[in-house]
Amino acid sequence: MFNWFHRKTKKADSEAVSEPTEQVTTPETETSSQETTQEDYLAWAKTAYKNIQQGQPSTETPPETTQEDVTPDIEPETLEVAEPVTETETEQVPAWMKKSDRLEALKETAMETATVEDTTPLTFDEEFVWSAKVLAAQGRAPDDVSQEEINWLKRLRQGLGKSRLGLVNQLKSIVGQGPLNEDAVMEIEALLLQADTGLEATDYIISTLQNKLLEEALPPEQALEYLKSILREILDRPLQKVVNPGFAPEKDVLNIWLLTGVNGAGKTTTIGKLSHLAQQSGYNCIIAAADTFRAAAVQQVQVWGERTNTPVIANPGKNTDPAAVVFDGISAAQARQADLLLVDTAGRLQNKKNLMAELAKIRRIIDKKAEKAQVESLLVLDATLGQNGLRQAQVFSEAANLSGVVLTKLDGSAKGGVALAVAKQLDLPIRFIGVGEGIEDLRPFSSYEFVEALLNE
Ligand SMILES: Nc1nc2c(ncn2[C@@H]2O[C@H](COP(=O)(O)OP(=O)(O)O)[C@@H](O)[C@H]2O)c(=O)[nH]1
Ligand SMILES: [Mg+2]
Repeated sequence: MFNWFHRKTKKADSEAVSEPTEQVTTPETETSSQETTQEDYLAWAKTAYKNIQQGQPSTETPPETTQEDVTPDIEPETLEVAEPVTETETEQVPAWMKKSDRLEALKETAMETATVEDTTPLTFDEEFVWSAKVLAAQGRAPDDVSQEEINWLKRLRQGLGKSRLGLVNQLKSIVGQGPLNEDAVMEIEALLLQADTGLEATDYIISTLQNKLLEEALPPEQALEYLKSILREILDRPLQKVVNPGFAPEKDVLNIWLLTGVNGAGKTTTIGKLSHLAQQSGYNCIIAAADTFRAAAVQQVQVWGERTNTPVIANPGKNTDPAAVVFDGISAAQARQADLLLVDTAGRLQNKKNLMAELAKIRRIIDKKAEKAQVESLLVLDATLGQNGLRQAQVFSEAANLSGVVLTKLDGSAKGGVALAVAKQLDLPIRFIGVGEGIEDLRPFSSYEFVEALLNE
């Protein structure tokens, strides 16, 4: 079971790529230079691949360096494939849930969709090597890499494909020309703005880059590395003022995460994915369906609950008070000693006053009924809305005391730069990112991995 909330990643050095680990040190690198070469990464990737394939950690296997080994002639039988949820579902559904006929009916549909489980086969391809490189650069050892991480990095990179294509090559050619002249500045500015990076972040990036290039002329590769470090710095800065930089549920206390955001942003989907992530990482999770405004919304949450084996607390009555559902959710969480209560909220944005009143009421209930709980408010933001999404975000940040942002729908959007705008304009850390509709398509945010996925060819 892979724990996504406690990944062993050390922050990669802002400018230099970290050195290869012992297992992959080949005689050539020992004698030649400190620099990590492409071959080192390839050897690292091969070792990681073999280790994952064998399904057990091993440092004994010497990395092969012959090209033949790269060919993806792998037997799929040896792969570790995630077990389908449906097999055990019947026993694990709590008794109170079985009583409802409607839920039984919903389960039927949920079963059909439950095959969305991550069963991506393991293949040694270009994407595997890229993913391995990203992990290696973060100081990871090849015997300590999971297939899940590789799969996620692949999805992240694919998801950011559209944003990346517009940026990289052009940036590289511009950035590599030494001190930026006015034309170059304007070109980079346009590229960043096209990716919805926003004026503030774009200005900051350009002036920082310009200062550096005035100091010293950097070759294209290094200039690009420097640019990446600027982006990481922007993304990480909001974390300086927060107590929970890793954003994992705290142990031995009830964690309550409120998911807010406009309709269609991806709140319910995110709740489903988060419950899966939490269960997988060993947290006992419950969902409160407090978007009581639309009946369909509650059903949608219930389907996700079935899919991820997470109890859903809902009140199917008409005009149910969301705060009352949260109250019931807390009771259930306390009775079951759950670690995490995920609260789906309504996304009506007809006026800020109503929104504030509703969220404030939920907070009051929480404070009263679960005063020791660790409460976090996450704003779910649709990346495809770009700068327009930021304006909505402003309203929510005034209505709710936000702990961070979940950026959804980065896949298929060319507006990946909006992540930088979120950090710079809203001063909020990005906590999770969604790159698809599938159950595995959401993970904790890593600025290093995001920037690599955004700016690597
Ligand atoms: N492509 C893509 N679609 C997403 C993502 N997250 C959510 N969606 C889709 O966005 C739509 C609205 O999501 P939903 O969770 O119902 O939004 P809510 O109204 O905020 O609860 C659904 O069709 C989701 O499948 C994502 O990361 N990528
Ligand atoms: Mg919803």
